[in-house]
Amino acid sequence: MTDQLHFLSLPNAPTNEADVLILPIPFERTVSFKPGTAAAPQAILETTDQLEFYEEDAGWSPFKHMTINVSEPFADDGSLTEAAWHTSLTEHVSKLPAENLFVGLGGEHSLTPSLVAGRMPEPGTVLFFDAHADLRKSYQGSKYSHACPVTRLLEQGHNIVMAGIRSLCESEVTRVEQENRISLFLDWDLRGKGQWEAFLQTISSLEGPLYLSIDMDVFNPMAVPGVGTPQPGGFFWYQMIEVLETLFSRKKIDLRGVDIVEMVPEPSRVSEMATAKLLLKVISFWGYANEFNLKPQQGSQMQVKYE
Ligand SMILES: [Mn+2]
Repeated sequence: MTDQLHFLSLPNAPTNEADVLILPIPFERTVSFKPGTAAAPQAILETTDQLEFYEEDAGWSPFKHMTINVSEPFADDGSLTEAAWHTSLTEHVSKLPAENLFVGLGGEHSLTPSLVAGRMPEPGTVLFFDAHADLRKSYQGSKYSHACPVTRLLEQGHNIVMAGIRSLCESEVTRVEQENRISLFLDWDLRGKGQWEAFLQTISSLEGPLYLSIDMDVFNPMAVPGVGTPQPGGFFWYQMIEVLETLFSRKKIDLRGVDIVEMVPEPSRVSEMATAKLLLKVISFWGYANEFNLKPQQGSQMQVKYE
């Protein structure tokens, strides 16, 4: 048994009643460069203690109106094969309530297809932020490698919109060119204002079931130094906020789930803080889009003393 984790030190609502459901997934088997992402879920959640309840951009306190549950981590004790572990993760998340906001906190990026399979069984769109294309068919002997999730998502029948990409091999480029279900926004191209506007236009025209996957290495390493496979270039904070603002400005997006993956805790704790705050922003934007701000103040924050 692991000690119960919390978000913003709020009490955990029952799983079946919570508006927001966070699943820590300390999974790390195929990391190829800088290890440590298995420690990320706990480090991120502990860092949320340092965040304010008040959301300064949107001007509300999300948890006055919303309840949250951080569930028991979905751990990996090494007893299952890779394939069996991924299958059990899919089974686990497919049984969770469907109408709330689900956030999987990784852990390595290989867990994304298993979450998507459980949350979005029909064909939809995966909005995929990453420095790397993650489009290899297999890597270092494993088709479940963190270098391969986009291949698995295509096999599940989804469209992929990927952005921030600045590291890919030639065969991945060929696959993008041959696959009309992938919209690729290279980080290099997004530097142009016209290209950035075109990207935001794509975000605001997304329709149908949607899943959001954020690999923290999409950020510039100056903003988030703690990732498994850092790359120069990348997003800064307000670019990501602008993307989220655009995504959630259309009230009724059919968001099936979110994951935030590949962060590696580091001594400055800047990366933990950026990830914790990103998680709060996603929750706030989703809550506001779903008009929780108009609902009675019966959220998790009402059960605690604060300030
Ligand atoms: Mn990735």
